[in-house]
Amino acid sequence: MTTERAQSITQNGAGADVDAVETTEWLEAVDAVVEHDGPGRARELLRHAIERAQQAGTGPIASLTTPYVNTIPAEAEPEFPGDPQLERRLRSIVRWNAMAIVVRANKESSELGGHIATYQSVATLYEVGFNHFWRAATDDFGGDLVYFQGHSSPGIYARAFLEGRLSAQQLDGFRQEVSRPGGLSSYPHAWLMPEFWQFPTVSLGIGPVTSLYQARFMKYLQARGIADTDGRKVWAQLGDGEMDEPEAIGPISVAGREHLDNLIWVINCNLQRLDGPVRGNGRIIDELESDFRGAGWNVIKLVWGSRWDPLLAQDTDGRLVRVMGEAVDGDYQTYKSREGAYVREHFFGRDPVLLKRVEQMSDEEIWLLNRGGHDQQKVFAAYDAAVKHEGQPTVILAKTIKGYGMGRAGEGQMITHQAKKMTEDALLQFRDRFDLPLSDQQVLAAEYYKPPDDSPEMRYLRECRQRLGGPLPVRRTKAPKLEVPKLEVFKNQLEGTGEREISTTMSFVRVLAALLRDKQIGRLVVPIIPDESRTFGMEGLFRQIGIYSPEGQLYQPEDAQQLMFYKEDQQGQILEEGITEAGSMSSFIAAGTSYSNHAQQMVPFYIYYSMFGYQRVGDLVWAAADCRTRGFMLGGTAGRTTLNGEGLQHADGHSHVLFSVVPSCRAYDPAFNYELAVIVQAGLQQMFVEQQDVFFYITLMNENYAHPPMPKGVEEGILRGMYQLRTGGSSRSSSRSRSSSRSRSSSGSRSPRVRLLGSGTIVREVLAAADLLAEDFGVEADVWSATSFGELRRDGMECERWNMLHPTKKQRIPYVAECLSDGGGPVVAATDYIRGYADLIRAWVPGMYRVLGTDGFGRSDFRHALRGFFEVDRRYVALAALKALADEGKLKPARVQEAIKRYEIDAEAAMPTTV
Ligand SMILES: Cc1ncc(C[n+]2csc(CCOP(=O)(O)OP(=O)(O)O)c2C)c(N)n1
Ligand SMILES: [Mg+2]
Repeated sequence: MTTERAQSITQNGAGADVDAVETTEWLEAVDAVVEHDGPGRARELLRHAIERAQQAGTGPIASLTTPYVNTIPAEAEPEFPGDPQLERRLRSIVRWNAMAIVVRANKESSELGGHIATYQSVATLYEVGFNHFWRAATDDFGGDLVYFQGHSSPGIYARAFLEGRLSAQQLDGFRQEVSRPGGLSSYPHAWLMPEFWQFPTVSLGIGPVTSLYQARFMKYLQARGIADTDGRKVWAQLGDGEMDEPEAIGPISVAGREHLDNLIWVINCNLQRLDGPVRGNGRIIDELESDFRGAGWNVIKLVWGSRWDPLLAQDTDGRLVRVMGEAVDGDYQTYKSREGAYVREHFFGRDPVLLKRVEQMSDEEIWLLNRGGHDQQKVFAAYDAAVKHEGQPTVILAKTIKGYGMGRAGEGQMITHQAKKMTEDALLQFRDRFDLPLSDQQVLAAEYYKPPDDSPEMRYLRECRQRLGGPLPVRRTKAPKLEVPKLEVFKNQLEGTGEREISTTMSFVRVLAALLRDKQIGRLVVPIIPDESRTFGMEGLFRQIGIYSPEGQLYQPEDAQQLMFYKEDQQGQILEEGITEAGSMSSFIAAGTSYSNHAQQMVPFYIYYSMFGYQRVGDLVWAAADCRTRGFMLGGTAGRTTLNGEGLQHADGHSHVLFSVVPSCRAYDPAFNYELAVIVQAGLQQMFVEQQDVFFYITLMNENYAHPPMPKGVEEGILRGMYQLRTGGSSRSSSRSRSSSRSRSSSGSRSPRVRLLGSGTIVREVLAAADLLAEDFGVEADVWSATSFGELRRDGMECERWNMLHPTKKQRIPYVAECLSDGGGPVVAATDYIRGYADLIRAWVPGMYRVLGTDGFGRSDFRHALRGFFEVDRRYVALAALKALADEGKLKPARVQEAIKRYEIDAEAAMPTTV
């Protein structure tokens, strides 16, 4: 046998063989070792031989791919522990109902949409998981976490229907989340179905990266002794097309490096994505195999089903395996969209010897040769090997057929992804193919089918889930609340810095240090930093709380002698992510949803370069919001003119506008330490005591200046979005609360008045502008710190809506209108962000409202130059105020002109957005 096979390989291999006899001898030697000493010994010998050859200068030899067959040979498969017939019947019922959900929703019009083909390709992969592997959370075990392909949701609903968790009415409410009470969300969503869906996966790439970092976070929780996650697995069911996303393939080396053997990815290789083949001209399974193996994963190829076993057993000369490895995915897709005769001619016909070998098989038998992902025995074998594998993450590359069972309605067809209707013929064929006990009439009505409760199928279904701890998916909504520190803990921030000049970033580091020292929540704080600790002056934390590293520290760090050395530690608290914003966001999500997935609230503080936040990973920000993440995101080095030297792609002038669109985000741009402290403390209270599912975005700046002590009574204003810092006409350095300012301004002064709003560092320009206005033009200005235009807007929108709906009731006044109701002249706002940010409140500002902002591309220079360029410095704030007064008729235009001259403003300079 060995000679025959070896000769075939030398004859058929690519390129001419200079010495075929010698090659044959080597191959025979390999065969002999395998036969006598087993494959393990053969691998060892070959490894030595390859090492020797490479040392001798051959260059790299080893290949990362294996032949295009199953990694687990038929003889090594464990026995299937279930009842194969019952499982097939159950699976067929779930298939039917999943299809019926979509078909019924689209009966009247295809407006609602939905996908049939994906679930049909993945049904066996899911059902084997549900019946044998995926463990639910119980009182004494945390359970597995399963990420499903988002657009396979009909299959999950169909199973929940059989389990009695969803009613037929609810299935009929698929994609009608608004008009039908209890309607089912199109895709997994923790806001729309809070007790059901855990992980928002439908935006492709989100499932892969978040599941991977979830597995890592579970190891972190275990290593730090915070939660017992031992033995729990993270399963992610992913698409082969999806693997093209950078968020999917990018992070795989992290899992390999950190030996995440609690992670199992099952990639549904149905060879198709939406438009067409994933790799028509290649083989996606082989490509992924080498990617994953190179990244240190345990790779299980699950290519062929059991019906191929006899043919493979006969394939002693390797001809079949060779042809299998020659056909490309475009071919494989076409085969399954045709018939047995076509497969005979175009697949087996590639080699006349093979054609002969299948001579005895009918076209029907050839057609029934199945793929690995549709064979429950083989799927079981792969899953079993995956859960037992230690020391590496596992990826299962399961070959399936997109639209399996849909026949002419879509099986293997280019259009299958979007097929949402089935013709009557296709429905009848579907019923016959899966032996469903439905009358023609029931089939044509696409009726749901549920066997009687006491039928063997239903008993089996219940028993399987009982054994595995209960139904899945289930989302937990709350965890024990935390005790968070009172505001006084941040005494240093509240007292002001006197003459000392510091930045809000430094202030944040102190806030964080105080929290880390806190007896109650200190150990639950999770600092997440993508390679920017030194930028933010946080390197002191390395030594203090350590950087999480599953391997500890295997080297003597260069700075070991120093107090604040780079300390990696198995129990380290910092997640030092390296340069991956997507990975950092995924850690943020894992930590910020720990309350739900691990019954333990954690307090993430993810600090990063603000420019590399939302605009880099906006979709992950949405995913965080979707799955109700709690925590703090801190945009460091924020502000288009405040980050002065870096310029261009570093200078963030719009993250606040971007975050303002996220429903569960509370975004703040504090100017002073005490504002920051108030916001952080309130965030802790809202998220971890009241357990509101929101997250906070706070911008931090690197400009140093002195911080005043907190004025009395401003906490509420800070949180609602604005409070008064100074009253025009009062002593310049004093800060007053809103109530005291009211009485003053109503006393009536004769000089023109304006109200100036600023946020972040630009508050200081606004204060200086108030001085200029008073000194140079006799104009009195009230100054307000606008900590959050986003929160002001939220309140404004809510009031406006309520008023519209309650026209005869006493009308509510938006907070911003209430603050600015004194009639104290026009309002001017300036921030370090684009005008769109301060514009968020325009609708509710009484009277004239002028906005300055940093629209345009960033650039580098000194701060004063940048603020001049972007026209947000004190001179421009004063100018805008004077112009507004002139427009109101309270000042002559000549006075405005005078200001332009006095402040040396270039009136002919180009608009900063155009240069
Ligand atoms: C980021 C993103 N881009 C595009 C889509 C639209 N989309 C939904 S499913 C799909 C094809 C998915 O193909 P694959 O991952 O192979 O999954 P399959 O349905 O074949 O199992 C596309 C393009 C999306 N959901 N998310
Ligand atoms: Mg696919």
